[in-house]
Amino acid sequence: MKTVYSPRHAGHAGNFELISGAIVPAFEKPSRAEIIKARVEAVKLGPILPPGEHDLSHAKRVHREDFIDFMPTVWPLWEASGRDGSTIPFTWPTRGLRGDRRPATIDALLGFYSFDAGANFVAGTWEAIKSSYDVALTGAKLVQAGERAAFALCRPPGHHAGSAFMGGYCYINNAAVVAQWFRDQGAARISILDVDYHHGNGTQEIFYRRGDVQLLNLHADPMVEYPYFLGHADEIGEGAGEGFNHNYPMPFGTTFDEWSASLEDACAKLEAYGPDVVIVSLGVDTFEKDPISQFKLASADYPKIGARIAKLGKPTLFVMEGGYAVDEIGVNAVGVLTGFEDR
Ligand code: OKP
Ligand code: ZN
Repeated sequence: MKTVYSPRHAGHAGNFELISGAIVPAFEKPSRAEIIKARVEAVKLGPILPPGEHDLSHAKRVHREDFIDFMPTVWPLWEASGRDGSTIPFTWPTRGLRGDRRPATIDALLGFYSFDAGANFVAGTWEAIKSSYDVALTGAKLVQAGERAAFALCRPPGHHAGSAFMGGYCYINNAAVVAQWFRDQGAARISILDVDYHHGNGTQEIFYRRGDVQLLNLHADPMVEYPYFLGHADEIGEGAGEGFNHNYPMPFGTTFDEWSASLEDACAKLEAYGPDVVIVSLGVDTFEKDPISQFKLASADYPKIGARIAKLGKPTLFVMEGGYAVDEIGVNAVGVLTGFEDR
């Protein structure tokens, strides 16, 4: 399997996040991608290719134009306002406030285009976001050209980013961008299988009213886990999208036995749908030693996930999302891919 990777992710570094009442170094850090890449090399998964350059038109197919146009301006606006370090929003247009009126200062704009304080910019963040987008699209092109599967080693991740909001370490929704890209290339139906520990609220928001992109989302119960405000089982899609959104919320402590029962159900729904392409939002924060998550999957379980996905028999693009147990992230993420390849 070919991997697409760019060193430009590394500019997104040294930022902080709010968690459990403290401001701490962000768990989503550059070593994540480096350790995955090293594991791809160690197991000789296949060639590692650099991404091609893509303009932002593909992002604007799933995100609002003003949101995408805002992102490259964030750091220049932040610097122009006399600040350094890292951006962080602190006011959001929640219920009772106006979310339809684009404000005019950088602090307000950050809140306007975010749903939490978890997608911050440092000087190199835009370049990293853009590289992650290019990595995803280059991976999609490999699958479109006939590869059975490809691995887009995206960083930063994307599945929390919605049509006009960032959050949860996510800026551009890479999986959504490539799903739309395959549609624009003529694919009739796409399935996105999101196995990250957290609900892919952004992907769900983007496709909620569409029947041409099926979503299967396995995650921790939003009653008790981030992103809290989406991801329940009764969210089945709306209008033309009704019946094409499937959520599998699971309790803290979920083991592979329990988790794989949800995967099995999701795969049955996927097979019934019959997509032309499968996009896997590949998070490995379901791991038992993940520092911010509460599931109990073991390293030996990840190849089994890959094997089950391979059994679907569809052209498959793996798009990297979360996973914060950095020491084991390579073994776990690449374990899915070697499992897919049956070795
Ligand atoms: C991104 B991905 C709240 C902490 C929330 C955000 C987690 C984002 C995960 N106490 N942290 O889905 O792996
Ligand atoms: Zn996650």
